Amino acid sequence: MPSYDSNNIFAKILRGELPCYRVYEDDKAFAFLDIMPRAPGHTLVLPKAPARNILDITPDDLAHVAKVAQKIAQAAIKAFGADGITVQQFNEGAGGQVVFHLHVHIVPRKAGIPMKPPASAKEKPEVLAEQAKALAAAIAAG
Ligand code: DGP
Repeated sequence: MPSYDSNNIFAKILRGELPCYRVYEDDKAFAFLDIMPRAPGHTLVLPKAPARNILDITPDDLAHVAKVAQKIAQAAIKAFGADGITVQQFNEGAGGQVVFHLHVHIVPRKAGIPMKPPASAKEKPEVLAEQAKALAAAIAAG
């Protein structure tokens, strides 16, 4: 397997070199909105520690990302009035991965509405800003 490349776009977001619509942060994990959402509120959860994907992340970091993914899924139901949540996580190009810092997709779903294709359209900044605010508030409210 290739090794971790610290120039990937999510590493730059984690270092604060690129902007994002942050919804949650703790000492080991970070979550922000996907700018090309497959449904409104589509969020990405990352470990802060460098990890390419599920093949090299430490079990502890993976477990923490899973805990945060659950927290965000529960908050997304409230924030977006979702009927369900799709969780996705891709590993290596053959597995559908495009950005090589591990991330879990949390996609809020409404009954009967299909997800858009991956990375098909950029959402408007003002929409993302509003959604990030709503989701962050729901997470903080627990
Ligand atoms: P994948 O590696 O296949 O799990 O998908 C990467 C996802 O990252 C895809 O849904 C689009 C999203 N994405 C790509 N570039 C950026 C970016 O600069 N910022 C944010 N927030 N999301 C991005």
